[in-house]
Order: sequence, then C-alpha cells, then structure tokens
Amino acid sequence: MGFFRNLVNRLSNRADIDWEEIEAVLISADLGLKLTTRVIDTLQDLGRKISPEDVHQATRNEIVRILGEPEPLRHSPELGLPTVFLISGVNGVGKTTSTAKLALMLKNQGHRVILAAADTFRAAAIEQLQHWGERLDVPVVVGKYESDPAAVCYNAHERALRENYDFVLCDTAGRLHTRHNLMEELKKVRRSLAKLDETSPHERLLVVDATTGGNALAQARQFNAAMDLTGLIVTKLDGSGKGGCVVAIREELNLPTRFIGTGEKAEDFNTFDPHSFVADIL
Ligand SMILES: Nc1nc2c(ncn2[C@@H]2O[C@H](COP(=O)(O)OP(=O)(O)OP(=O)(O)O)[C@@H](O)[C@H]2O)c(=O)[nH]1
Ligand SMILES: [Mg+2]
Repeated sequence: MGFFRNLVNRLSNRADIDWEEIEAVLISADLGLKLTTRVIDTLQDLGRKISPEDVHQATRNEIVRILGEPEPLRHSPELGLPTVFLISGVNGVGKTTSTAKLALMLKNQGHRVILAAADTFRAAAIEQLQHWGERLDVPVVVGKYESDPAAVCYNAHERALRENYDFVLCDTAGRLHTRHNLMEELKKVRRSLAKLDETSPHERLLVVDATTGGNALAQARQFNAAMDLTGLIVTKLDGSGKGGCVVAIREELNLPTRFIGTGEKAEDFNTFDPHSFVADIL
C-alpha cells in the first residue's frame, strides 16, 4: 500500500522524467511487467512533462480496467446443495486461518458451515482447525494423522448433504514431500468432492500471501494448472505487501480475488471489493 506516496517521494525534486524510477516503483508494487509497460507507454504518449499525478491516474485506469466489477461466487446455497470450497496454497500463506475466517463470515450471514481438516500431513494442522471450530462453534470433520485427505473431504461433504449444511470448507496441506505430490493430492481431493455432486468443489481458491510479491504469481500459475482455480484469497494485506499481485494474477490468469485477509483475528477478513482496493493500493 502507499504506492502513490512512494512515487511522490521518489519523483519529487527531479528536473527530468526518470522512466526507470517510475518503472521501479510500479514493479515494486508487484503490479506486473505488462501493466508497468502499458502505463509507461501511455505516459510517453502524452508527450509532455509527467507529474506524479499523471502516473497515479494512468496506473489507476489500468488497475480498474483489469479488475472490473466484483464477481459473484459460483454457487449459492439457495440452490439446495451445499456449496463446497477447496482452499489450497503453499505452506504458511494463511489457509487454515482464512478457512476459519470465512467460516465466521458465512456463519454471521446466517449460513450453516462445516469444515474439513484435510491437512492430514501434520497432526498440529488438524488440531489447529479443530481449535478454530470450537472457538467459532462450527463442526470440523477430521481424519487420523496421515490418513487420506480425499476421504476427509468426502466425509464432510456427505455429512453436509445429510444434515443440510450450506457450506463445506476444506482446508488442505501446504507442504507434502514434494510439490508434485501436493498437486496430485489436491487433484484427488477434487475428484472425491465431485462424487456426490459433480459441480463440486464449486470454488477452488488459492491462498496467496501479499508479502511474497512476485512469488504469488508463480504459485497461481502452478496451482491453476493443476486445479483450474476459480479465485484467490489474498492474505496479510495488513503487512508490507503492496497487494499488486491481485492485479498481476487477474491480468495473466483471469483469476478474481474473492476475499482478503487483513490481520490475525477472525474478524480481519473481507469480501474483495475492487473499488476500495484501488483506493487503498494507490
Ligand atoms: N498479519 C496477518 N497474519 C495472517 C493473516 N492470515 C494468516 N496470518 C498468520 O499467518 C500464519 C500462518 O497461518 P496459517 O493459517 O496457519 O497458514 P497455513 O497456510 O494454513 O499454513 P500451513 O498449514 O502450515 O501450510 C499464522 O500466524 C496466521 O495468524 C493475515 O491476513 N494477516
Ligand atoms: Mg494450515
């Protein structure tokens, strides 16, 4: 955040336009190379002395164009079957916390939510989600340590159908022995969730940490290839991350950001709104 302030600091007291400086500011905001190049082209086409306000305006126009309007979720519980979310991402990005935060948000909207502790790779991960479940008063379906995560998700889905839950949120592992194993496991989880409802999991969300910068885009490419993602949850926007990955990932992979995490507490979570995001990032 604070892109514009950063820009003014860098560009003030300069007699000439320093295109490299402008480029450096845009790149450091994680907005991606394509956007940066287009902004510079637009500014050069103006054919006059460039002010920080010009850069601000051109960047803003590009971001607004790329992000568009908020997108509705793919499935709504009014249709009668539970809506299933598969939450994935590399280790430590905030999957488990975001799953719990999302559960609280949906519960506060009056929905019945059930969680699946599908990170069976670490015993502590199961306990972590169970702990959240107790705090939020939301049931958690678990399996044994090192048991099949696809079975845990299937069981949660089956229980949701049987007991009329509106949402099933599946938390998954961030690390297995290899990244290849992780992708294969996620594919298997996805297949098992399709057994009871072929349109499930309706939302396949990747969690990315805004403070990891350009890495988020690389992660999105990899998970999208394996999982055909439907969107993102971007966490740690309260930290040093600029959040530009939201724009870069939308531009390259057309993946909308659905939710954002802005702190460690359960309440620090919101539906993504492009308009307020633009205001914040600039
Ligand atoms: N400041 C901040 N911290 C966050 C946010 N989301 C998660 N965290 C913290 O990030 C750390 C990791 O969160 P987890 O939810 O355990 O991450 P994970 O992706 O489930 O991690 P693994 O299961 O190990 O892969 C915890 O200390 C969280 O409190 C956020 O939006 N802001
Ligand atoms: Mg976790």
